[in-house]
Amino acid sequence: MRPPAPAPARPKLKLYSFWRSSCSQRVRIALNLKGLEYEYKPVNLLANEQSDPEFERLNPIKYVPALVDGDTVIADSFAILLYLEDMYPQHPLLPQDPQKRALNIQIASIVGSSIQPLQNYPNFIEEKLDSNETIKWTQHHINRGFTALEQLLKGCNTTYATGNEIQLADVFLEPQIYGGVKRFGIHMSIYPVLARLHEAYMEHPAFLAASPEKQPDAPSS
Ligand SMILES: N[C@@H](CCC(=O)N[C@@H](CS)C(=O)NCC(=O)O)C(=O)O
Repeated sequence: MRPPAPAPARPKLKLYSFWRSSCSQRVRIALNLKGLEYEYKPVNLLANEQSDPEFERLNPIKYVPALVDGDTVIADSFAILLYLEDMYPQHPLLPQDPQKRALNIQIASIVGSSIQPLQNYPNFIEEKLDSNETIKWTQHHINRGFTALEQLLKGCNTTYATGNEIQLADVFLEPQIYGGVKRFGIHMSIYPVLARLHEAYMEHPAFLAASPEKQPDAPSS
């Protein structure tokens, strides 16, 4: 009897990403944690490439990231992360325990819905304000979110936010902390738990490889 034919190889994943995008960074971390190779497809937000018709077909709202997996196209980092979780269960990001699972989703949602969308101005508003006003707005929303996150994680004595394994909360936290510190001048000394987690992430290869400066489209200096 003939041995069964091997399953056809899946085409490599493609990630449409911008080096500095924290939403793209979340997905890069998860892909690295799950050991999934992917082709990096840069979308230069500074050149408005998210409005190119080719990209708009992938994500009609014209934001990065977008993921292509064979015939499947998924946009929005949260949706992509849940898809990866279902399709590639290695290194699970969502715990089974209902309380821990809810805490992971709450932290992800604070970052994804109550900080990140409020930290950037659309260009047409930015043009009307001076840079002092825009940075104050951004810092206000990041600090408000970080204060809540610090409170939620009060007493956390595990290596990562919700345990000694990296989970969904960590995947959302690190890009937000990284951007807060590097781009928006947030002082982490008032957030000791978040500051400690940031240090732990910065020692982990999956996080290091996903960091903005390591991406092929990052400026060279
Ligand atoms: N909810 C979306 C938000 C995506 C998003 O805001 N992406 C930003 C970069 S982090 C973007 O593409 N901005 C381009 C623009 O504002 O035109 C997600 O989590 O993927």
